Amino acid sequence: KGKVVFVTGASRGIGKEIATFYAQAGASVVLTARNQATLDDVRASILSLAPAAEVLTVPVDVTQPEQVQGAVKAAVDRFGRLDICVSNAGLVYPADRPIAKEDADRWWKVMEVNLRGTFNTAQSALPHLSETKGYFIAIGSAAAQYLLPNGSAYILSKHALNRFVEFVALENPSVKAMSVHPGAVMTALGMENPQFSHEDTAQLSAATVLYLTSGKADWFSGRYVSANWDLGEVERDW
Ligand code: NJP
Repeated sequence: KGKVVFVTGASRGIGKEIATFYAQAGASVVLTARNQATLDDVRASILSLAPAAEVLTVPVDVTQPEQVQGAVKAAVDRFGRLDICVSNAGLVYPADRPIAKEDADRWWKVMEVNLRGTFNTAQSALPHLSETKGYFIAIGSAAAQYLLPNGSAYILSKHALNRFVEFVALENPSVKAMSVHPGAVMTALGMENPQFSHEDTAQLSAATVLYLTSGKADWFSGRYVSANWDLGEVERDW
């Protein structure tokens, strides 16, 4: 309650649920993704569930550092602080290809969004999170732990993201940094990928993120945790 939460990739899927959960829990939320009209829709959806919520929308492409920086500044200008940053924006192609047949630009685009996007988000948010002794949460993937055929770009990006979060924790002792690993989630991204079996809901990931930033789970700093916990409704009341 009363926290300021910045979410990337908040236009749909897991990011939208995360923003909605926080708003329902009494936080002020900053929604970012690339399209203003979509963000406006998400804002309206959040306000229908949590009419008193403070919701700021800022169009951002996470691969563009100045855009991320501008959004973080807008958040701090509006709310005066930043307590929780969730780097959630992510990209996977429905049909990945073997490295030998891959288009290089397409391969690096996944790294750009998933890894560089998280770098850009961390770099802009960390000074503010240090001030508030806040949380930096990156949405990784359970896939980081596997070797799946034709999955090199996505898996490597999420593998690197885990180590990136360890560095964030190492270099910023006052910030609680964690990587959260959803399983196969029923979102646009999840449903497009034939390798996923689509068992989990975006709400499950959102509940996990909310729990991790509730003050009850600080011991995970620098580590990754699975989002496959059955936390239920109870944890939405922090
Ligand atoms: O994906 P989806 P999820 N700049 O496609 C945004 C991870 N994960 O919710 O700009 C800024 O519904 C995009 O916004 P827009 C996954 O790797 C998932 O499933 O409007 N934003 C949208 O809001 C990812 O890190 C599964 O297109 C950009 C959001 O990202 C996170 O969960 C399993 C952007 C994507 O929404 C959320 O994925 C797993 C950019 N350049 C991990 N590019 C799963 N679904 O099964 C994209 O283990 N976005």
